[in-house]
Amino acid sequence: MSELVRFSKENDVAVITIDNPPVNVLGPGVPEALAGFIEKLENDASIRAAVVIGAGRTFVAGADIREFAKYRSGEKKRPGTLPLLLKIENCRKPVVMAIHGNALGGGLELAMSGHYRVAVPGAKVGQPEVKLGIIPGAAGTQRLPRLAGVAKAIQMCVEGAPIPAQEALECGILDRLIEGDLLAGAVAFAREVAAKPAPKTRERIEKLGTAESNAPLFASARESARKKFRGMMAPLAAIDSIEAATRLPFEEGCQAEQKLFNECLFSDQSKALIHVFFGEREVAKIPDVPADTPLLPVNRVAVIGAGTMGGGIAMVFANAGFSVLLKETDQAALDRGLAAIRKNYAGSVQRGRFTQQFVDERLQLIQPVLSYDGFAAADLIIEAAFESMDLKKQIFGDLDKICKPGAILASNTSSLNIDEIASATSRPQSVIGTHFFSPANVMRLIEIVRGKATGKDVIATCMQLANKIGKIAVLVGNCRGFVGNRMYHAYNRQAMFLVEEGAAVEAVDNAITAFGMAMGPLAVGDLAGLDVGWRIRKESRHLEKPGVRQPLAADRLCELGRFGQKTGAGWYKYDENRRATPDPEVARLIREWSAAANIPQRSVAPEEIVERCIYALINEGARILEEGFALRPVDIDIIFLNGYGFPAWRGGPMFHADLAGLKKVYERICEFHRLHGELWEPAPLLRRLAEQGKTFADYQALSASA
Ligand code: T1G
Repeated sequence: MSELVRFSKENDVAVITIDNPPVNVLGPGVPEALAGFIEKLENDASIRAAVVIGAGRTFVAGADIREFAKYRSGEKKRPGTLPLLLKIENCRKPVVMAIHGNALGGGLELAMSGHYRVAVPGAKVGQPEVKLGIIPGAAGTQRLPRLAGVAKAIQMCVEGAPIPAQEALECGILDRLIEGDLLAGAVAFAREVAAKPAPKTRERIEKLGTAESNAPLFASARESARKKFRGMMAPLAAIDSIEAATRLPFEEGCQAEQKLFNECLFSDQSKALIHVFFGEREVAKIPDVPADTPLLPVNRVAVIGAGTMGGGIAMVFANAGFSVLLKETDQAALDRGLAAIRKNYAGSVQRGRFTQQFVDERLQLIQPVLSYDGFAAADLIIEAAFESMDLKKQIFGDLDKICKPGAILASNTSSLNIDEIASATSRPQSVIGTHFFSPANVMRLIEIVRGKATGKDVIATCMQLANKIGKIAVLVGNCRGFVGNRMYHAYNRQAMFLVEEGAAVEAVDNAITAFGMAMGPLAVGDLAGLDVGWRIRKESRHLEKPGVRQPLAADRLCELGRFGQKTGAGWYKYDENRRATPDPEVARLIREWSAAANIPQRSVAPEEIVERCIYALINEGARILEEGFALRPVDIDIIFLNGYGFPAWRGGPMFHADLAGLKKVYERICEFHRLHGELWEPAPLLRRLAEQGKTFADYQALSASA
């Protein structure tokens, strides 16, 4: 096994290389080896200074997140990184940290314990711990304000976003940018400073400000963190820890940080966010599609339909640098589509997300067309036409005749049968679903829908392409509504039933947003248009089991033309700025409709609202897993975090179920089944796991080892 840390000498400068692929985490053995080499260089009179550098593509990406579960379970004691960092900081010979790639979390904390930091211009530094539900745990909240000042430290530790090297240089984290060879530059820099006293970061207090100058900083930081990271504890803990740095001596500040770190580390929020971190990487792994499956070339993309979805999809590919044909059936529709694209881009420029130059270049990449001219050269064609099976089959029949062999024929359908669409072609192996979420240029999720005949190369190509266009792809099976919408349908139906049973519209939405969802289900319905669900219910009425309860009030609202925001009224009424207010008229009407349907009225507690909606998700998710339309519970979680605004700090519906305890969830669902009939039939998998005292995580581990 190659050494995790190597020691070498460039004449009078020691070079310590951390080599723990793939991202040089401070895993077991790394801190110990580092400490040993610091002692070695201190005792070697021929050495005047030292450089610490990462092997491979990056400096140090932080502590080994895989170890955290062991710290929580008591299986392992968290290594004392703090003493190592003090050993480096107390070294009498200057230690220069040489950064390329990323210095994140413990990686930046390691770098800040050095006396100097140099980096290549493309490097990034950050404290992303809040994204894992924790805070820096090795004096990051104590050294960062000393180097970069309080405001920058708050920004970096609360947002968790890394900053580029130039910005890090300007705010005082870095001492120099190295053009060309990093090691050579760092060794030369080390020689420059060898004779100088080695500055200890912990002693640099000039940027810590005063209680008076910091008070407004911390107050506004707390206020914005409570809004932006609603419900999360780590951002606020990070602020508390940085405030401790401004008020306490270094050692006491570190103790305050350790206390806050441990509170976060043992929180359910951190367990959930670490589940998400690894889950976002797990979903890319398809058991029967090997990682080395050959990919198909995708350079030229064509999109059919310039409506909301088609236009958004065209933007996504243009933003990633692809040339995109955008086809409509007539000039007016094409003009409308392009106008919407230009409006979206103008908004991004106004918000500072894109520069005008970037937008102008992107618009050049989008080529509006009224025919299939150019489609023969396309590698990927995404159909985003109206949700009509007949229309889609006609389009795919045309594509089959026009497109070159090996071209990927994808549909953005949100619920229609991919196999039936593929049956309109002679090449079902090339047909796949790429279900983007609206607005496509904003939402991160793509459900990749696998048809019976879809080729593994087509699947692998689409999964990998998602990353290239800044999305996260989850492979799903071809059932009605696929995974996300099928589960969302069960969740939304309960929200509508609760209103019919006596819960106020705003009470349902408030309970669900208090749980952490970005928007309440009824407000979402008004946003998407209640007529969408109404049409689907009318078209699929024949598929529903007779006698099963159907939404009543939603259909009545649509019959009154109350489709939601687009008609100025739906569940809520809307002013000219589309601001929603509860509508007493709707409350009266719902009472009337419910009375006529003999639906008993009662007051409904927020806890029941949350359980009825969220447990409906979980029950449907368990069915989907058992039927094989989702690969793993974590796939369902990643879908709901990235497509439906489920709070990441709860880990997703299936992780949330594990935290709540499947026995409790199952028993509650049995009660709902008794009270509300067969829609609440417990999923067999959920029943089995609950009876065995197991979790969805156990089920995932078992399935992986099968
Ligand atoms: N621990 C364990 N594994 C990690 C890891 C980490 N910190 N970072 C990455 N990996 C794995 C990852 O799961 C994947 O594994 C492989 O490395 C490649 O990663 C003490 C307590 C650095 C920007 O939060 O942001 O330090 O899937 O696919 O796209 O105060 O990895 O191949 O099996 O993401 O090039 C703080 C997390 C930790 C950084 C590279 N640090 N990592 O992105 O590769 S807490 C972080 C990243 C901490 C201190 C506290 C990214 C990356 P596999 P990848 P990438």
